Amino acid sequence: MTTLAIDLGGTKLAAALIDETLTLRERRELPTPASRTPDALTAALEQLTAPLVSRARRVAIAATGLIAKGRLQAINPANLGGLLHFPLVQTLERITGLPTLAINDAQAAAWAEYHARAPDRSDMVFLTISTGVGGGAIGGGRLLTSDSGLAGHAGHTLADPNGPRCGCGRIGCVEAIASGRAIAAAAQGDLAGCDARAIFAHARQGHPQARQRIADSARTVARLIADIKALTDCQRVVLGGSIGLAEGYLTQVAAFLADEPAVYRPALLPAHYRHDAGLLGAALIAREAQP
Ligand code: ADP
Ligand code: BMX
Ligand code: ZN
Repeated sequence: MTTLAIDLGGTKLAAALIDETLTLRERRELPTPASRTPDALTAALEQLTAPLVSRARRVAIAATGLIAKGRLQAINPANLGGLLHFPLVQTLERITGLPTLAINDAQAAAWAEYHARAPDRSDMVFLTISTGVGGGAIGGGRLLTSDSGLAGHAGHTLADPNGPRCGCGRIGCVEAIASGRAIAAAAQGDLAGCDARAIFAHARQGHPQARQRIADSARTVARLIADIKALTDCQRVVLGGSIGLAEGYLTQVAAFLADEPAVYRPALLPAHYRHDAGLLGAALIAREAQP
């Protein structure tokens, strides 16, 4: 059965058709609209899915935010242009006329990455370093989920009590230092107004402040990984998202992690499915729910 998979992130929307063998076809991408109203997001989702919908039998969505009872609630509304609530499943069922399932983006990607590395059944945590910082944990072969959707939201653990206020309301979250939005927000002087992608480009040219912003992010993620190891004793952490997968980033995280005592160091790997882990994970979960 062909699945129309959708990945709704803070920066981009992606969609593709995924068949029973997990082959991904006709991938499309649009920017996520920055609007406080749900109408702009609905219109973008219509535009994204229109060319694909006739060939699909169901819809599976990996989305940023707390996903509970088919609704999206932003824990950090700044990541969604100020949008706080969105009736995700209801909207896609109306647009497509197909049965629809939704799950958090990092949880979906975690499941795909676990699947990709079978027969390795060791416990694993996936982190996306992207517009925000998201997480999904697998222990004993099961994806950690919870009724409110909060399980795995490692980006909102404390990195620095003197750090910036996060859009979720806490002070000094990992996300407020390490995410793409945070890297951009901390940029000053000639880097002010640059997005994270541009700051990475400056860092490659040797720009000292750009290099510092990226090192701050990588150090914060390394400390988060050590905390995760202490909490879960997972054997591996997989990094995804456009920051997590950016050239040289994982190497920096690994270098900071090497400063931690050995007991706090899991194996560190890049996402096997690269930028498609969320799409594939949502499709996989939909297939398991309704074979
Ligand atoms: P989403 O959060 O929508 O899932 P991404 O995973 O692409 O999307 O993450 C978006 C963040 O990654 C933005 O802050 C953007 O500036 C940054 N980014 C995008 N491409 C790159 C790149 N090639 N190198 C570094 N950062 C990037
Ligand atoms: C935020 C939160 C998480 C999400 C993570 C990564 C919102 C809207 N999202 O911590 O649910 O998993 O960002 O999201 O509150 P991404 O858009 O960076 O992929
Ligand atoms: Zn937070």
